[in-house]
Amino acid sequence: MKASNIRNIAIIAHVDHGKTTLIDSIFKQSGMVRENQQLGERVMDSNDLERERGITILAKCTAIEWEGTKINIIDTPGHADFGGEVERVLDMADGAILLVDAAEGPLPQTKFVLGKALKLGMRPILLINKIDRPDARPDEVHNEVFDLFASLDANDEQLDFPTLYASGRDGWCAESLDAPRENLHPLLELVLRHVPPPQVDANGPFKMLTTLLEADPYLGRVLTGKVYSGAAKVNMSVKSLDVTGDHVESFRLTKLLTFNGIERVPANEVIAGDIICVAGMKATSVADTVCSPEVKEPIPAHPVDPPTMAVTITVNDSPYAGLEGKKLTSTMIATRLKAEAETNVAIRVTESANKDAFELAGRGELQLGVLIETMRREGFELSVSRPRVLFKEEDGQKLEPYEEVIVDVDDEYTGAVMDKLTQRKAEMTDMRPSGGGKTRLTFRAPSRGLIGYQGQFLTDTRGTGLMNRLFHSYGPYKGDIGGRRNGALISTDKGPAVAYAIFNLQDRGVMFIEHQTPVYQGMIVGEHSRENDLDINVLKGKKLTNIRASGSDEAVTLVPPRRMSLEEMMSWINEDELVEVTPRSLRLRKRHLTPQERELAKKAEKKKGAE
Ligand SMILES: Nc1nc2c(ncn2[C@@H]2O[C@H](COP(=O)(O)OP(=O)(O)OP(=O)(O)O)[C@@H](O)[C@H]2O)c(=O)[nH]1
Ligand SMILES: [Mg+2]
Repeated sequence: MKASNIRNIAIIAHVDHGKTTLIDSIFKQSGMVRENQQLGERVMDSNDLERERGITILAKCTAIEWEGTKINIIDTPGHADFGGEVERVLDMADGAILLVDAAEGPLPQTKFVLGKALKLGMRPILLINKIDRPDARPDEVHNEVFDLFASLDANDEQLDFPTLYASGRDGWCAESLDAPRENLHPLLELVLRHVPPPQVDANGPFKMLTTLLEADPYLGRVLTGKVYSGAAKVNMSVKSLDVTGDHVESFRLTKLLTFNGIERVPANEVIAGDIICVAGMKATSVADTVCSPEVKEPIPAHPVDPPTMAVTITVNDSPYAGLEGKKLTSTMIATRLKAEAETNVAIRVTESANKDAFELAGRGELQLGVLIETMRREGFELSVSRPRVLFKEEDGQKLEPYEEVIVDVDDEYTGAVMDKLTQRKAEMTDMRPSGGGKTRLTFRAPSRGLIGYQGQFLTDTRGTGLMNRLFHSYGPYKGDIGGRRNGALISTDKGPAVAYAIFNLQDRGVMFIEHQTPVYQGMIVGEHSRENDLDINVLKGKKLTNIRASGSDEAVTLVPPRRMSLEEMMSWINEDELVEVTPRSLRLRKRHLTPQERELAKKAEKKKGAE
């Protein structure tokens, strides 16, 4: 095989526009799946959290063969929190397929990933996807994408992008809307014609830029990346250089792998232009160059955007600590977080002076939430603070992160959304009808003001609104932002909650617990309908003097409790509150559990403010 017989493409898009599903169909049609092999849905989304949440979290590679050419395909995550990953993996690709939902049109992440691809000089292929949707509006979407290319300063060659119309799920694409809808061959043929083969030096010394890192149970550290020059054989001696050119380590390539369909296969030799995996190193990480010993200069790698948001993680010290988890100590938490920071370049971990608290910084609530959720499944117990944005100081000016927010709502709710976002110091930059009685509003908003807004947004739009957010830039600090949620309902006692007590208290607000939920003093059991916190006793049942009373006790009708995801909980809490994360439970609590401690803390806070 030669580099001219290889194509490396990344599939990029906004979240949910159908990247992973398209790859399923490509698999089926490229002969990579054996006749009798059962192919599930979204095969590339292989980890548990990806399958449960229905989103791609980690970029992954796969390869197919088409008319004698090997096409390496990189599936990328569409959610904005994982944008750093997309930016890096584009280094492996020589071309990109930009997917845009035929109904939704370009959304914030479309703009972000397209901007990155154009900057790298790629000439993306546009695939207007989900044409089967009854609300598809392909012609309009095509125009919107053209405008987007233009606004991102695409050059003439890039503006002249080829377009395909497709339903990835149904497995077809076509060059025009009235062409026959048969299969995905037009896409594969276009990739061969339009995407250049990797521009590499086949005869130079071996050089590979590492892009993805994973820990394999058998192979140890495995790095995936593109070979930029030369070839390598198993057992060859190599070294690695970091971005600045410093020597990281010298080692032997104990294993080489290439991609083949859903699988990775061992190879004796790898060549320039291919995307491969190597093993054998101990310290080499993402963005390092693995190369022959004589190489002096590393391959330039793209710096990843710095974190904009952080939470503080501490040990779980609630009365229920240790009941579910096995990994409780700050030493264990520290080891795990540091290991994560090593493989996950978008995350940064810092330890407090006395080593009992950790700042976990990343790109957004979802990215932080995914790590916390993963740790919880590994048996950890943790306390998590409210996320806060990371400020920057430039020329003596305080700066904070801003996001672009695109909201699609039924016309009747535009007023409510504009009111609330303005209160949170957002500025509207665009407003236009988006068809079917809906309006698309675009804002620029300080990230700080958006924390915890999702719940409000869903309430204000009766659950029908769609909101998309993307980091925009750092800008001047916007001053105080109000918009505090209502107070908390706090349990005064420890034990299982009683239906009868909840029943009597449910007009005080929205409950988060139900009959028999174990609670403790200082645990938050609901949201008060007023602004202040309220201590309530959810254990005080009717005296259970006889069986009948107990039976009727359970028969009282309760309003169903509000259930929140980890990320929702994280942004619901205030500074003086925590999310208690254990393997089987998620609880909300006051940082200080007794009213006396809370009073003292409040006084101390006031005193600090007055000084
Ligand atoms: N109607 C329709 N739905 C589709 C099509 N392709 C995918 N979907 C649906 O869109 C949703 C998202 O599909 P995915 O393939 O996970 O999208 P993705 O772009 O990989 O999403 P992320 O990786 O999270 O960014 C799923 O519910 C799919 O069933 C299509 O061609 N038509
Ligand atoms: Mg996906």
